[in-house]
Amino acid sequence: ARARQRIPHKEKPAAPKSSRPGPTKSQYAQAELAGQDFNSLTARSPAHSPVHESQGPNMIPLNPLFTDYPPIRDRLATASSTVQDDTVAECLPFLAGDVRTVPCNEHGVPRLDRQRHIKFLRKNLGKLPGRFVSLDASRPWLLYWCLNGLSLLGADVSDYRVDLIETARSMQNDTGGFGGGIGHDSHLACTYAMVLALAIVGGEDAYEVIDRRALWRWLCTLKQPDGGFRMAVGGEVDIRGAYCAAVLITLLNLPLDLLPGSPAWTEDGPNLFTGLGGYVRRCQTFEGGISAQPNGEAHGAYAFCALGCLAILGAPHRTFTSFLDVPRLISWLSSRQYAPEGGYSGRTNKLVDGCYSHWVGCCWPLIEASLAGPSSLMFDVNKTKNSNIDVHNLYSREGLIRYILCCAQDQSKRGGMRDKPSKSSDAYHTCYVLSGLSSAQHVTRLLASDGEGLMTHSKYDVLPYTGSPQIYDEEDRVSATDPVYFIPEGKRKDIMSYFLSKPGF
Ligand code: FPP
Ligand code: K
Ligand code: ZN
Repeated sequence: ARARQRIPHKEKPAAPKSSRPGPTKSQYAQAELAGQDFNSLTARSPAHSPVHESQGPNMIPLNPLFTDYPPIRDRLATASSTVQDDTVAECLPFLAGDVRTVPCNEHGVPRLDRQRHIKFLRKNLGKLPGRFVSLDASRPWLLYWCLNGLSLLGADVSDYRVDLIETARSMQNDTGGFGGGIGHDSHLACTYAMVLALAIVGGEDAYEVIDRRALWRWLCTLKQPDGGFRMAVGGEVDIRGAYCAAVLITLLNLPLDLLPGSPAWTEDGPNLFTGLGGYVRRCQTFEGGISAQPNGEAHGAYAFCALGCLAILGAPHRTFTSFLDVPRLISWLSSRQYAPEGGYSGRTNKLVDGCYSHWVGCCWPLIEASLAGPSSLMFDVNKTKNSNIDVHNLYSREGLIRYILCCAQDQSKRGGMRDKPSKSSDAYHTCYVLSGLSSAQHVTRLLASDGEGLMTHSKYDVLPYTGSPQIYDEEDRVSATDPVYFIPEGKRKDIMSYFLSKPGF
């Protein structure tokens, strides 16, 4: 391991050096006013070739796709293009190694500051100051983000078990589900987060906190005639509900039976999963992405919910093709990755943000599994190919990892991960940036999926991706995670087998 020699830290990164390659933000603006062709500003002539101080004798030349201004530019100036330019200008110094408050490897990439991120998450699990009041209705989320982030970083979370059990108990309602705080009404998103948090700490005492019978009855009241789920009694119906309900039902082995009092009940005898695939289908938009509800705007967070839900309803190579226009979805997902930033945006004409490393990035392993179909144990995971498509390289792993390690990491002693360099780190971004990093560092392979119909339980293998270029140090590989439930794979198995061996309530 290389010694970590820290260059004295400055609270604000140094302003980008004027010698930096490519036009500056104001050069773009001046060219615009003068009616010049800015593509000429970005032409990569030898005179213009990027020379970074970080490119010493041991440096591999930096990939200009991720370290320089884009070679082609749309000349139409809008509010969106202006903030996009600002974002590129904000990220480039970090990507090109011009802001070097920490050392970089020979690929111009800083180390994952593992110990500081662990410390940051542990702090977020402690007593929080008053400014956190805005998270008062999201306490289960905070628990999940921190515990999942710690697991991804390989930290032990067993010391949180006892307190988590007490906290979970205090937020559960007799009418089923968990609220966002003590005395709050049950909410599907909070219930999802609390159940995942309990699964992460694991153990019978944690599992047994969950009142499964009441949870099942509550889910029956949320199930809608259109196949979807309300987020809460009297709340909105959206695709988050479809995913959260599917996770809870299968993780906790709840019955699929629908109680006669359910708004979705008819004499045809529908169950909790009836019409759910069709509901997801109706959320796919003309762009190919997925919206919260039918006829909404496609957003990465909802693509994630859609694919997660369908992957639970059946094996992805069957359910994705049954319910979605997969080529159009792939086209939309691909458009989420930007250059030079390397990270993803959540929707068309919006900005890169670290959290989409998860919401968009974690769609890819399931897309890969759906394209490759089930594979045999004999497969070389790093070479899995289906016809002439390399299903494991549908996006740039390098670009995403560069964004995460260069831009989304708080490189001060605060630690944690963030949306972009101008934003502060928080537990939400730390969890989801690390989850996206995990997806870029691993390959997911669909193993057996028993049976032909829906509701087949799929098995996956998540293995280290070792294709080149590997721009990060091997010690900076984070843990693999379950590609559907997003808790450590072993923890997912433990809770599922516990409740599978426990029929009834
Ligand atoms: C836009 O925010 C964000 C959304 C429309 C959806 C957010 C939903 C989630 C992150 C999680 C859903 C999943 C579950 C499992 C509950 P914005 O306008 O601030 O950001 P943008 O400019 O990047 O779109
Ligand atoms: K955002
Ligand atoms: Zn974000």
